[in-house]
Amino acid sequence: PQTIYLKDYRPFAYIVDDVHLTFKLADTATRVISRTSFRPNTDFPGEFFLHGQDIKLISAKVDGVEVSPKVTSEGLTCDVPDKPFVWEAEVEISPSTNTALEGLYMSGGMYCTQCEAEGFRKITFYPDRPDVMSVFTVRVEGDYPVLLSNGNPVASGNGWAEWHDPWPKPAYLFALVAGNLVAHPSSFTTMSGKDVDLNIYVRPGSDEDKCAFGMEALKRSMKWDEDVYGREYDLDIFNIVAVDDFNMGAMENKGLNVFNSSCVLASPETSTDANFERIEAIIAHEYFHNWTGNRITCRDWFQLCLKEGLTVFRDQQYTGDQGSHAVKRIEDAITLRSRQFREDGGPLAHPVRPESFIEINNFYTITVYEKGAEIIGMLKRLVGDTEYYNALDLYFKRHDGDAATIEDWLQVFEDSTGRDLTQFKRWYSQAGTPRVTVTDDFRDGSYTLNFAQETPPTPGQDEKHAQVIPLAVGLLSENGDEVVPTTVLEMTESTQSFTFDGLATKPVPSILRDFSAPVILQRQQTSAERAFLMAHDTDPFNKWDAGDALAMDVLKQIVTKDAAPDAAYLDGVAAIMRDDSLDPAFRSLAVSQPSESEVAQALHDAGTTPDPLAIYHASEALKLAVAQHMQDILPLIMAQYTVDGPYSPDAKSAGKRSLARAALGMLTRLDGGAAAAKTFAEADNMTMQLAGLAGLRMIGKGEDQSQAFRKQWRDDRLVMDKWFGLTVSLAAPENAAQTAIMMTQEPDFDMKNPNRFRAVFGALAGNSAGFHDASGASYTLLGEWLAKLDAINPQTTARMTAAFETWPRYDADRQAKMRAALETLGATSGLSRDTGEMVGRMLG
Ligand code: HT7
Ligand code: ZN
Repeated sequence: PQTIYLKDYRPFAYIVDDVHLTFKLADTATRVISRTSFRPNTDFPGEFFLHGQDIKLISAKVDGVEVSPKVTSEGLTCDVPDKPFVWEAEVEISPSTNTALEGLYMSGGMYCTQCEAEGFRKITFYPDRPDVMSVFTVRVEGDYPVLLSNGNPVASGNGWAEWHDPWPKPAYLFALVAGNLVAHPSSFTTMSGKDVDLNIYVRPGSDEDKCAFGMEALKRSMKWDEDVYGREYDLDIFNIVAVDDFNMGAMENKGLNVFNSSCVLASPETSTDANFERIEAIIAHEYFHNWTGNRITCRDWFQLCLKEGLTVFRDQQYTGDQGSHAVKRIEDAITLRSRQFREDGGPLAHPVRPESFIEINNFYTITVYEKGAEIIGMLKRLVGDTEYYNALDLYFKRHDGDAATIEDWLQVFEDSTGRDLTQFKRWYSQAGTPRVTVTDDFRDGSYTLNFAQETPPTPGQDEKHAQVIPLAVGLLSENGDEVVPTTVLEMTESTQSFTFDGLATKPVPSILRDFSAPVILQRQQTSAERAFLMAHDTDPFNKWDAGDALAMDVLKQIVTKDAAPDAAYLDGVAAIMRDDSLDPAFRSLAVSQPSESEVAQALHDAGTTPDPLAIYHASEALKLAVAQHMQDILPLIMAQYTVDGPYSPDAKSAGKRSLARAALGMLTRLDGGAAAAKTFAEADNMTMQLAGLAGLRMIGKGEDQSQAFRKQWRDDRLVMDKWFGLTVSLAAPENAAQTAIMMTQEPDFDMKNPNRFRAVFGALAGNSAGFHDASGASYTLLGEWLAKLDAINPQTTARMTAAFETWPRYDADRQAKMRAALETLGATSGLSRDTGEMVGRMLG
């Protein structure tokens, strides 16, 4: 397969002014008729090449004259005049046999599309690249009550509808949906007084009553983008469609967002607090793309972080505004540290802006998205809020309608703030997580912090250079008063010191407040110092982080020395648990522990080979010790934070339930499951019902409740995904593979449905001790199922191979078994380019 390089970028040799598409829908033989106006791009002359894949060319014309283009498996070339001309083509495609879920496909009887990144080429011959932007007019013909495409509706009749999108767009934002659907309608009046029709479309049956939350979330997002970024919606209509078979979460097609049903449909009985929070964030994310992604798009796929990093940053800001910024920051840091740092430290590490790829779908990663968002956050912290929003105004003004680059983005900040961002740009090109080591020194009232930064080598990048690291620091006195408020130190050198003068006594530093940079902070600290910050830090992130670091120390001690849990940690968490003045959501995060995978990573970083089973037992032992240490208050907390009255998913109520669930989890380790069984039996919402069931399964009980749950929810596919996932993720380590096998034998296991496949095998990969069971059974099982799935859905297969990315961490036996599973997968005949690239990168 061919590797594509950023350095080889060249604009397309033709400019597209408009495109007219007619779809004559039929399950196995849909006809797509296109009429496209091209003119030569005189600055960049070249051949006339149109992408096209898995499509049958029926006929083609240039300026009305039949032509015979040269067609290959990648597209076609054709002789065309050296002046503006009209290209016409008729092609045939088969949506009902399209199991890859890219291009036009069918899901539950409806037609839908997924074109990002390169799916449009499976619909018709076209320059399928983001820098080719054009005005689309679409006619859909089919015997369905709902026929949708991008933009505004123009006309419709029995069995047909026409849509026109006035905003030039790249093909990846094209969408079409047709089916027997019902709308949940509403409307929004924009800041300039324009009325916009809003709809969420679902299949008739049980989903109509799951749209209300998504609709309100959409309106909140629209208002927020006006209030905070001054961005107004720009069409007469905004449609969302829920689809069951979908490779990712959702897609921001212009005016016609398509969502994985799990990311838009919600009801108190069927969705957890976490589902509601995620749905709110994804609806916001896709809506925010209308400006950061659609109005300003990417020049090429190497610039993916331009839209994704910025849009994730915007959705994080939004979520913080809906609830608590501190809690959101902690949640984002947990995600980044547990998943992005893992990617950055393993064989799949790549820069936020990669320089080459074989299959772009493999680069929709946590690095591009979340580390990309961290870069925006650092930029904002360095320039300050006012300068940030000024720069964003300039970005929207200067680049509206453009297919832009990271260079364009940084130029806007340079022009608007006068800063030189040359060194800062390394965040986009240098892979790996910087380690920042810190020592301190106090003399004659002056306190000095000495920092050193170092980034370990990553694949293809042996040498690393110093990055700009904003270090938010505060200083506390020994009785916990803040003597120096949060100050942002700008580290630019490999080693650098910063001095604070005029201090009476040696302060206690609070470093990397609010997780001001995506780095690993390495600092020798006693448990007493960590416990002090846990009790007194005024920065909520660092208060949480001190406890997290202490828990990590304790877990490492248990694993490596079989030590008893440190009393400083137990007292610290108990104090937080008891402190009613703190936000319940914060308290529940503060009493949770680092994941087993994070402990494995930390041991590996410290030069110890992690034993997943020992980590599992250590984690269980610490959870039990914590529960025992605060057993007196657990029933009280459960009672105090059980939310009465009708369920509401708002952040405050969810925070209370989160604390009650944390207490329930602990109590379950002490009472044999009595409280969990009661919670399960009495729950009137999915959050608590699932908490009760999870508690029971965690202690090896709850078989009856599990069967009752399954019976109750057998007709609800999204709840059944939870059941599949929970069953595998809470299976005992030695039974995990067998449990996953049993799940695949369930009548409603359907490997063609990515949600169901992920529910089972994502849960297996997430059951750390079970996945890494010494027998290697889980490795083999996952490898075998990925080989089967690859023939059906390469994109989802390739993403899931990342379960093996941690192989270099483990002992020789596990390494050999993981590599063997990867090698077998890699040797599968007819393996996709997607999976082939991932396996190749992991095996090195
Ligand atoms: N921009 C989208 C990314 C995407 C995608 C979505 C659904 C299916 C396949 C996909 N490939 C890429 C989603 C987003 O980031 O908002
Ligand atoms: Zn996105």
